[in-house]
Amino acid sequence: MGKDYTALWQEIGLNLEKHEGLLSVLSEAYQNIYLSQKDRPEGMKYFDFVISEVHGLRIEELYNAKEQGRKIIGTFCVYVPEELVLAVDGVFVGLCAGAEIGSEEAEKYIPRNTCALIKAFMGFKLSGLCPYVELTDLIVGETTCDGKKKAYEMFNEITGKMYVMEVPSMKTKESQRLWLEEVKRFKNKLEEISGKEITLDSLRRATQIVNEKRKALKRLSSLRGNQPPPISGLDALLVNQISFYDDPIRFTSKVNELCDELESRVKLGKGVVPKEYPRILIAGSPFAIPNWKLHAIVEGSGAIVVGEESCVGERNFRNTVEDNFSTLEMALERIAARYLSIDCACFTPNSDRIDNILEMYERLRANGIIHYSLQFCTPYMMEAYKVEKKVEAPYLKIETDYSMEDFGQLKTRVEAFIETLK
Ligand code: BJ8
Repeated sequence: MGKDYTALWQEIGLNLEKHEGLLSVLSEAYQNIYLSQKDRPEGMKYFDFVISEVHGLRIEELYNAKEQGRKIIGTFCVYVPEELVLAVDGVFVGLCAGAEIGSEEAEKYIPRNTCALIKAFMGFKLSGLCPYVELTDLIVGETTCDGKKKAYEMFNEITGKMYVMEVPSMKTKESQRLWLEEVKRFKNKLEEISGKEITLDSLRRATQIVNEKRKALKRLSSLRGNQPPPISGLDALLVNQISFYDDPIRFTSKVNELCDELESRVKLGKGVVPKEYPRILIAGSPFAIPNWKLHAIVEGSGAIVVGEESCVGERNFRNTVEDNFSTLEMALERIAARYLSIDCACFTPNSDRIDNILEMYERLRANGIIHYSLQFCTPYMMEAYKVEKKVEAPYLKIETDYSMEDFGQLKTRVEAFIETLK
């Protein structure tokens, strides 16, 4: 990072010493995993820049937005409607964390055998390492998995900023009604804290912005279906991770620029790896930033990741909101319907997910599926068995966390799997 942000970090209450340590570990990891890749698209330079400034310039932007009276809304799940946040001119940021930090601190509040994602967001906050959490005006949780539900109670004791949306567990008519009411309750909450009313026009504009972002991510995803793929799985994952932090309009334009470049590569038959490299679809738990472990292992073992059936991936942008609404009520119904169509393993039954995995497998011309569950993530660990039975494809099921302890063991398993695909 060029500019010195120490005063800003101090003002928002970060632990400067630990934070310095975090930034240097991150920058080394980024250098080794990302910048060492060969033949990256020019368009990735923007995303490299965003990462280098993820605790710098972006935090300054959020700080300035707050000074201007805009509200910063933090979230942990793709069920939280971004459109409503933008409709009150709020800033929407993802707060999930993907590094093993502050586990000891977190374990004072939650059990040891909790999934790494939950431990990490608790750990980052308790260690004074997350500028995003510090800047939020409201942190929105949801009743998805049991771990999150209960952790949010503790997180509210720590931050005093939690608001929880009740996500149903089924998709019946009754659940649809409940969810629509929850979307409306969230709208009211946002209006209350921002002092701004959501109108048909503000919601229409917000829906357009979010739809355009999702379309750009979808465009990137479909380009990965080319043989050979014009972009690495690591780079595509990074773009998806950044989609939860960056300004949505700027982000969309940069993703589209990247896609223009990738289309030219495709026309020239230029790929990032040789044509014969096995193509892997990863399915399962989310990859919060900076969790790059599995992608680094796969792509360091002579294969390429062509898609993520994950919330940091396809589940976040598969569907857009139907925007031909003419009343506010209709708009809220469309938004509720779009979000309830997401196929998280927290739902029962969740058969759409199998169909979606199969569709991605075909479209992206994958040769094998790696099902990835974070340890103690019961919903995805359970569904891993079901997916294995239903998909007729080479399949590897793994459970891991954010630590590097199992790196060697995972690499051996992944290499053996890739060998079978050659
Ligand atoms: S829609 S996947 S973002 S809930 S990894 S905390 S499920 S034990 S993050 Fe998720 Fe929303 Fe679903 Fe997506 Fe629990 Fe599993 Fe941990 Fe998880």
